[in-house]
Amino acid sequence: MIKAKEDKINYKKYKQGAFLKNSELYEKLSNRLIGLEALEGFKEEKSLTTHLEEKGVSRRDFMKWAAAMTAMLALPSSFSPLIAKAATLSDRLPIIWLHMAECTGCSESLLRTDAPTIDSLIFDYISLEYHETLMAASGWQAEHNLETAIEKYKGRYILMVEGGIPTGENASFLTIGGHGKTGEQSAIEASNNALAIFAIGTCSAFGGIQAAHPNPTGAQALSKVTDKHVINVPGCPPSEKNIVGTLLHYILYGTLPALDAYNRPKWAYGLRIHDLCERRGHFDAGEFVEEFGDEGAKQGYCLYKVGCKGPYTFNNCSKNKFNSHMSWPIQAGHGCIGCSEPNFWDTMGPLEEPLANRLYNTIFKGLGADATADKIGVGLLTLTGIGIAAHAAISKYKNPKDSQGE
Ligand code: FSX
Ligand code: SF4
Ligand code: F3S
Repeated sequence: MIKAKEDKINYKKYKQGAFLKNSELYEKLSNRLIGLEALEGFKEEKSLTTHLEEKGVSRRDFMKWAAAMTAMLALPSSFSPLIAKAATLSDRLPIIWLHMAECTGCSESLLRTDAPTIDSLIFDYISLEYHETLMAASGWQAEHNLETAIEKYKGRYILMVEGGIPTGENASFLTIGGHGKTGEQSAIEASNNALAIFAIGTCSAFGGIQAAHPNPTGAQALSKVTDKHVINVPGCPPSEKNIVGTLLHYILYGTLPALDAYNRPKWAYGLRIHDLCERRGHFDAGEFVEEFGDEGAKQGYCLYKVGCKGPYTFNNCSKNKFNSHMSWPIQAGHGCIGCSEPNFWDTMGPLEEPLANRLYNTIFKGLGADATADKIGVGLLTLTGIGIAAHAAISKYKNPKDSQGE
């Protein structure tokens, strides 16, 4: 009885604490936005609201989008107006976007939707001071624009970098413009003067396909070429929501988000594909696609046996999807290839076969439980690893070491 009473008091205290915490946070974020609002916008012509209206987006749609973003950033729904406000203030922070060695899929993910989404329209609206794919300038003019933008907005701009960076004696594999400047030099210079740095896409976050074995250009992640702190937004490509969400989070908080062991924002990369997968019920029931096109594939069974790497991959693809929220790899019928994990080209193959016993030899190699902020995730992975081992007693099983000829 006494225990029950204590519990009740503790619960009340907890609730009050939680409430206080939320209201304090609300106030803190509101003040941050008031401060930003006082700054002059870089887009003088029109407000975001006007911009959206002109593109046929109603206020109602915008508020629905803000509510979805609020949930995605793991904030209470009462914070929606703040998210909407943060979006309208996205022209207060100038952005410099550099391209290194990559396929430009990251920019495409954001911008090349058949009908522009609110995310892409916001990107259209923000003060993009330099973006090689989008700007009209080229050659000397482009270089001049970059230097001017860095100088003009020193210490105030957000740097977004797409692509892996050839380094060291191979740095000249990526030489930009008439000055003969390497991508590495350019990335270092832009990083030195940035307010915040986001590595957009797996290439920039972890090296990506350029850095895959044998890595002929010595390509590296952005975080390896600058000593500044880098927030990684991986995925090959990342979803538009994860890119815009990272930006919104920074506008709202002005600080780094909670990050995992690979410096990925936890709100986006805190859970595994496997934990959020619509086929998970089939995995648990032991119902697998045995080969592409079979009856199991038609029934939407689990893709683990045909190579899905969802159990080893941290991302929120099933929630955000791609192409205007239309679909995502597993919905389309192919397993996840682990595209938001470090070195996935080298460690997740063969892409259409299970990893099976290679679990601890791959992405988590050298990551003791204490070395990662995601102890729970790794713990779960270990347990699931056992589950997988049980499910993985399959006829197609092959030791990947054999298949790699090691
Ligand atoms: Fe890399 Fe982005 Fe993959 Fe491509 O540029 S993350 S190759 S989708 O586009 O950097
Ligand atoms: Fe989904 Fe892949 Fe996990 Fe199967 S193995 S439940 S397809 S994430
Ligand atoms: Fe990449 Fe897997 Fe998502 S392949 S896009 S992390 S489902």
